[in-house]
Amino acid sequence: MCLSGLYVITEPALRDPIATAQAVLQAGVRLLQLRDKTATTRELTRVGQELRVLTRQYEAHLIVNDRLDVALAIEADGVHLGQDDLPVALARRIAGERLLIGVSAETIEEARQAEADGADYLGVGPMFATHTKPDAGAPVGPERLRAIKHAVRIPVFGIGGITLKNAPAVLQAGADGICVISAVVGAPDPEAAARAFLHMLAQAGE
Ligand code: 3NM
Repeated sequence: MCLSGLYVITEPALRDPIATAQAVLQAGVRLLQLRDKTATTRELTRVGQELRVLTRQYEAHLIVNDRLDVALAIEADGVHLGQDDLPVALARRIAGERLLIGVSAETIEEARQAEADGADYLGVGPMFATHTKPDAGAPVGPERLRAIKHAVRIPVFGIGGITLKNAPAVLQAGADGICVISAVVGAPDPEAAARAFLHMLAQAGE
């Protein structure tokens, strides 16, 4: 399991999740998160099942945002939990080793706690200002990621406001990978945008 590189997250307000998946999987993305804050459980499950079929075709990993029940139901590879979601230790108890558990962390304390509770990777952000998540806090910047990376052993992804231009600073701070929404999903050609990120990551030695 490769918890590094480019991690693309769906955003239905920008593009249909299935169309997003088709484009980025075709480009070579192997880590995809289904994130939809407005869908009904039924709809989320339906889309998740379609994404499960697609991601299997490409041997890509599928993570479900927030919803452990949906992740288990569609046999996703993992679930991503925020600080206000189901506590990580409880999620681990329910999921056992069936799922990877990713956790959003903004501080060293949250990061260490998540690791101690059984998280497999962290999403640290927002790195930069972002319009995609209106309730995100103020940007913490790559230096926070560097401090968190030193404090834990699990892989760390930078998230929030990441573009082709500022991604190198996140990688230089020690990120194992980067999570993006708008820079890929909101791009006129998401496949080309994903390819550009993958190229940049390859150049950076990821
Ligand atoms: N989580 P974009 S920032 C989903 O800081 C999400 O935890 C964040 O979208 C966090 O790449 C964010 O368009 C939105 O900025 C990322």
